Amino acid sequence: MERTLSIIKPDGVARNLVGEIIKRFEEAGIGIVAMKMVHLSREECRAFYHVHRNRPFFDSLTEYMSSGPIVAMVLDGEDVIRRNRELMGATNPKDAAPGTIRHAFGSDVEKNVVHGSDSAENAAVEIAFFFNALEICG
Ligand code: IDP
Ligand code: MG
Repeated sequence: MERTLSIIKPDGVARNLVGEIIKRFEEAGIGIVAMKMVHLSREECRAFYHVHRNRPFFDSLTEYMSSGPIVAMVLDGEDVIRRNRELMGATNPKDAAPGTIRHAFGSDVEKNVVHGSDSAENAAVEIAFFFNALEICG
C-alpha cells in the first residue's frame, strides 16, 4: 500500500468541482484517509513549491495557489501515486488524455485543477506539509 498527496487547487474549489473530483477517486476505489480545506499564504505556497523556485512560472504559480482555498487530501491504495497521476492527466490540459480530470476541467498549463505527488519520496514530504500523524486515519 502507498500514500500520496492530492490537492484540489483554488480554481477547482472556486468552480465547485470538489465533489466531482472526489467522486472520481471514490469510483476508482482509491481511499481518502485525510482531508482539509486551507487557504495557504504566499509564503506557504513558496515553501510547498520550493523545488520549482527557479522556474519562470514560480511567481505566478505561488500567486495562483495562494489566491483562494484549496482541498488537501491523503489518498491511500496500491500504486496510488501513479494511479492518481493517471486520473489527473498531463500537466497541460491540452495534452491531457480524454477522461482525465485536467482534460475535463483544466483551464491552462497553470490552472490545471489538481496536484498529485510524483514519487514516494515527495509524497512523504508533501503529506507532512499538510497533515500530522493524528490527522491521518488508518
Ligand atoms: P505537475 O503538477 O503535473 O506535477 P509540475 O511540472 O510539477 O507539474 O508543475 C507544478 C505546477 O506548476 C503545475 O501543476 C502547474 O500548475 C504549474 N506549471 C507547470 N508548468 C507550467 C508552465 O509552463 N507555465 C505555468 N505554470 C506551470
Ligand atoms: Mg509536480
